Amino acid sequence: MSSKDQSPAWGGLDKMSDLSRRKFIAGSAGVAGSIVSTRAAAESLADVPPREVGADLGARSERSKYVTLARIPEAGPGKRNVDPSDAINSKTPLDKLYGSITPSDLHYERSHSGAPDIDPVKHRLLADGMVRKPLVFTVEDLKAMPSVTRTVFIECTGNGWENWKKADESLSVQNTHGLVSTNEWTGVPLRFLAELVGRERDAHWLLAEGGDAAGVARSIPLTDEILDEAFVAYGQNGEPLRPAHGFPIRLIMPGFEGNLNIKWLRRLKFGDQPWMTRWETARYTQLRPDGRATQFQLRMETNSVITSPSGTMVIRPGYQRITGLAWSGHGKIVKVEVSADGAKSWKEAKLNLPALPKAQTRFQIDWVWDGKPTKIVSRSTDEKGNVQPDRKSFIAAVGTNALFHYSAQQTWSIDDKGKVRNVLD
Ligand SMILES: Nc1nc2c(c(=O)[nH]1)N[C@H]1C(S)=C(S)[C@@H](COP(=O)(O)O)O[C@H]1N2
Ligand SMILES: [Mo]
Repeated sequence: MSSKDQSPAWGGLDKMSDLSRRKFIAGSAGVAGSIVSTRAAAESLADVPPREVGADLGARSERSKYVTLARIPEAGPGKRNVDPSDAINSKTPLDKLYGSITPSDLHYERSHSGAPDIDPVKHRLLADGMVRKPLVFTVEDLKAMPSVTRTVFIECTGNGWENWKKADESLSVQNTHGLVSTNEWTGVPLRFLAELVGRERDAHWLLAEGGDAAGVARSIPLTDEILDEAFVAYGQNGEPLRPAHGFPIRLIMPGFEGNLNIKWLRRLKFGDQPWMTRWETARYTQLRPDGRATQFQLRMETNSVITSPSGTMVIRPGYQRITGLAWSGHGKIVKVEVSADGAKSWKEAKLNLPALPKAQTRFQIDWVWDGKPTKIVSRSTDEKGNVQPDRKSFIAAVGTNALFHYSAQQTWSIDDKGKVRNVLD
C-alpha cells in the first residue's frame, strides 16, 4: 500500500481485499464493519422468506413491479418536467442502471420531430450520387447482407450542456449526463454498401438523410475509420430497432456525434464535398471564444461521470461503493481515476471488463465516507492517451460561448448531511 492509498480521503481502505468477508459481516470491528451489518445479520433459514407461487408464463416478460425505471423528457437545457409533447429529448436514468448496456426502452432519445410510424415493408433506402450504380434497397435486402454486431455508445453533443455556465445544484446525473447510452447494434457495414453501388474514387463525403419530418441530413467524411466502422443497423439489443431509435433502419457511427447516427434512414448520397445542410451550419456548430464557429467537430471526447453517489442522492457515513461510467469516441477506456477530496488526490478505480472500444465502461472503487463535507470526481483516460480535462482547463480551452461536446470532469459535492449536489468544481 502506498502512502497515497492510506490518505484519509479513502478512509484507510485500499483494495477489495481490505473488505474481507470478516469485515463485511455484522459484529466485526472497524469502519468497514458498518457496511451491511443490518442485511447480513440473519443466520438461519427462518430469516429467509418462504418460497412463492409463480405467475403464469406470458408471451414476453415485464420488469418487476417493484422496479421503477423511467427516462425524463425535457424541452431543452434545464427545461424539466415538461408536457411530453414539448420534449426534444428524453434522458437515460444512469443513476439506476447496472453494468454498461442500456435497456432498449431506456436508451436516451433525441428526435427532432418525434418518431415516425414507418411500415418496414414499404420503407426504402436509396444509395446514389457519385456511384457507378444507384440502388434502392428494401429492409429485407439489407437483412440478407453480411452483418456486423457491435456494442457502442451513442451520445448527443448536447450531453452535459447544463453545466457550461453554471451548476444547478438540484440536478441528478440523469439531468446532467442522461444523453448517452450503450446498446448492441446489428447491421450492414457501410463499406459493403459503398462497394455494392460502386462508390467513385473521389467520393469522400456521404450525405445521410432521415425519413422523419425534421429532414435531418448530415454530411459525413468517408475516412477509412468511418468506412470500416459505420453500419446501417436494423437490430438493437437482439431485436428490431425500436421506433424511437430509427425503426426500421438507422446509421450507427461509432464514436462520433449522436446527430450523425441518422434514424429512419432513407438515403445515402455519395459526393466529393459536404452539403452544408442546416444541421451542420445553423446547428451542431461550436461558437468559439473569438466569435467564429467550428464546423464538423464530429468525434465525441473522452468522458466519465460518477453515477453513484450522484446529484440528489443522500448518503450515510461509512462504506460507499463509488461507481460510474466512462466512454471515449477515440477507442477503449484504459483508466479511470477517482478523487474523494475535491481533485486533490486521485486513486485508480477498477474497470468492469471487457472495456469495449467506443462503448461505456463501468468503473467502481471502495470508499469510506467520514461524514465530513467533501467533493467526489472522476477522470478517464482512453487508449489514445486522451485524459478527461478538469472544468477549468476545459473552459480555458473552449470558452463559454459553446454549447456542444461538453466533456469536463463532473464534480459532486457532499455536505455534512450526506446530500449530494451538482457543482462546477
Ligand atoms: N432522422 C433523424 N435522425 C436523428 C435525429 C432526428 O431527429 N432525426 N436525431 C439525432 C440526434 S440529435 C441524436 S443525439 C441521435 C439520438 O439517437 P437516439 O434517439 O436513438 O438516442 O439521433 C440522431 N439521428
Ligand atoms: Mo443530438
